[in-house]
Amino acid sequence: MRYLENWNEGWNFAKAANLEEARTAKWEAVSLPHTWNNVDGQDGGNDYYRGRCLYEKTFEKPKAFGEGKQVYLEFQAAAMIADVLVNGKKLAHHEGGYSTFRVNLTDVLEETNRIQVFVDNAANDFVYPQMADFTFYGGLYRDVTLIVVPEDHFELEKDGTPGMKVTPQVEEGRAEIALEAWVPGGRGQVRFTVDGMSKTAEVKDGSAKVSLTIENVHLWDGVNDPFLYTAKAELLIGEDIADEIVLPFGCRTFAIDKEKGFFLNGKPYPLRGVSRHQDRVDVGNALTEAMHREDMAIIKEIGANTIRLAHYQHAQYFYDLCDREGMIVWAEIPYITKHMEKGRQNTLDQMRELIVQNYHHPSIVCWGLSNEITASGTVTEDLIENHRLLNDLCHRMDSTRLTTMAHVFMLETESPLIDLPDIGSYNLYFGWYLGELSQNDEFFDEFHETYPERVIGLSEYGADANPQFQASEPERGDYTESYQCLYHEHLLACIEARPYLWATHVWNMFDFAADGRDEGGAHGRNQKGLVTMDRKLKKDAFYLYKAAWSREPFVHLCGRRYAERAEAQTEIKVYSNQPKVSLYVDGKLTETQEGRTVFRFQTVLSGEHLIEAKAGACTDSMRIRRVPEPNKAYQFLKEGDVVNWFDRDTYKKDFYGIKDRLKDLQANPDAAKLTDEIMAKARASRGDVAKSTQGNENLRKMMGGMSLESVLKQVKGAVPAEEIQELNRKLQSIRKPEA
Ligand code: GCB
Repeated sequence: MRYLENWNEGWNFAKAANLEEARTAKWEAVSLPHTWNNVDGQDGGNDYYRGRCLYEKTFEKPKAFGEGKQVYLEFQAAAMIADVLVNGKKLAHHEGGYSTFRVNLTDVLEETNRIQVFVDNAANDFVYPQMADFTFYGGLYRDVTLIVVPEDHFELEKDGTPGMKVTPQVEEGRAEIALEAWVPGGRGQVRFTVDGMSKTAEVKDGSAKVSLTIENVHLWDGVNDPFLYTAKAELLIGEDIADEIVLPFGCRTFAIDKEKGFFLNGKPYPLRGVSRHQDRVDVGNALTEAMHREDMAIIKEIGANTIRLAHYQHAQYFYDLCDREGMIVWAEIPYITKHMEKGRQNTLDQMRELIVQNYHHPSIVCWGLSNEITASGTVTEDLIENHRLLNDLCHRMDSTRLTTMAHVFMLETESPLIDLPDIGSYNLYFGWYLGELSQNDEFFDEFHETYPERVIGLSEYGADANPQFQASEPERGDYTESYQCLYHEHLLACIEARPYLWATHVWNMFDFAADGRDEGGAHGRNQKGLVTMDRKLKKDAFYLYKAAWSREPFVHLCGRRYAERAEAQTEIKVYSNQPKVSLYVDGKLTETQEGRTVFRFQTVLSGEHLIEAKAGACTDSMRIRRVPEPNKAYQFLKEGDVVNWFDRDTYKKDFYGIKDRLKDLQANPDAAKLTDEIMAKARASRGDVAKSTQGNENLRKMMGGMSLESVLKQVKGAVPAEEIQELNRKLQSIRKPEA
């Protein structure tokens, strides 16, 4: 039988790129999971250590070793490129930092041995990811396990396979379970057992296959009833059981209707949830199982029923949790932002491993081919061909799931990429990076009307929020917790009004490290999370979704961190999934409202007040107080920022100005001329602006819906502030037509 031993302890680590450097390097004792970027990968500046490092360990020949035994090491991940040497002999090379691979050590083992694993996260042009909005941690950041098996054993090497494939096919209350297991030696029989039923098959040409039927099948029914079966495969050599594998699986059907969205087991099951990056504060990506469980508990608390596991293969343990908790999962490879001509093979390798290693998970319903792959650069024939190959690979390997892609907002809806995968999805950030909130609604309405045959989803949307920042009049780009709420209130309504969206995923459940970022009062961090990167603080917007999705009764007062307020009358906002909320100020009932999700109360402030919200048996309370001046600490101000391009007090709404939308400005010949001039200037000084605004009809149309101010903020630096002020002055002298 199989012998397993956790190998996380007893490693030495050095930043040594080769054996020569290793001799003089500074060594440090470490245990796994380990990354060398847990600190520098989250501190901003994009100067975290990306290079080749070395892990070493000495070990005795395993006790379980004996006649004919095979000794393997399983690496659940090595980021990003690994070379494994034992006793000086190179045994394996693996490219891709997120998938499992196993190495056979048997032939080189001596009594005492030394293993050396070079792990490399340096930049290159053939392994993904190379350009993206997250830190590319290096390290042996998941478990390493020693596996000793008899000479006859199930396949361990090919693409990190679990050794068995389980394909349930559900029809009319029964499930046909196709089971296949691989045996490299090619001899013996395999006994498959599911739900108390067993069937045995001869190993032929390295594999054994049977099919079993479960009558009155107990379905895996998402978060309502995530029931799992197990499939066992035993390799029989005569009377002996040489090897055994067990895999959980679930029986379910799903379908997607272009009008009605997602169906699970024949019933409507709108997919509403979040995306997850795997890292956290000070730990980087080197997570413990307890941390994975905590993430899942928070995702369950919000009431999500789907997770986009972005932008790469996550830990096997987490996919298992998704199965157990009934989450519907979008799984993907890190083919992201920038297509690399030399990266084709790597995309295919990473996709093969993703599918082989995760095929049995009922939670997974689709394979994501790429994310915003056209964001930097043009759509070349090579890029399209790469996607065609990936798409065909997925279909060949798995006929039970769909392929998808996450498109960047400016990808033309006419692009050949749109119809390439089975179903599509856009990442939209109107109302955050650019444009107005209503453009999200307009985008989908137009898309759905123009292409009623296409299945479309919202794979990303979000707004950064630093909980330190608060505002009574939140604005796009202010990084306040308050604006994040407004943004998500709009998007939640947008989504609820469009049931055809096959899945929607908030970007992101948790703040995450993006060492290239430095903004919003934080270094190296993307703050679009609904929860902070240490998992300790749930931002107010978290409770908006909890109110919309979770059935566990609760009431939440927003603005707890907006404790000092300068306004005489203030809004108290409450999120709750209860139908009735009462507000108490200083112990006195002031108002009761009936409604759904968001409840807004107006309160006069004088001095300090105890605010309480009650909804059924649920209560929440906070203290706020009136202060003479707005608290500066609540405001994000970056040095050198052009905050005011116009004087708010003298801005005339009856006249044109930079707050008008491009398409409205175009309606007046004089305003259009001034606008065209400044846009031409922006294009001339910034090549990227030129590229992204010319010849892209989709983008041009969308920009029409943006205010000139938004567009100019977007291309910050392209035109000097004085010129923008001057332009605004001129526009403010052109009267608008009467409404
Ligand atoms: C995106 C990317 C994601 C980024 C996100 C953002 O579209 O897919 O990786 O983190 O935008 O926050 O800008």
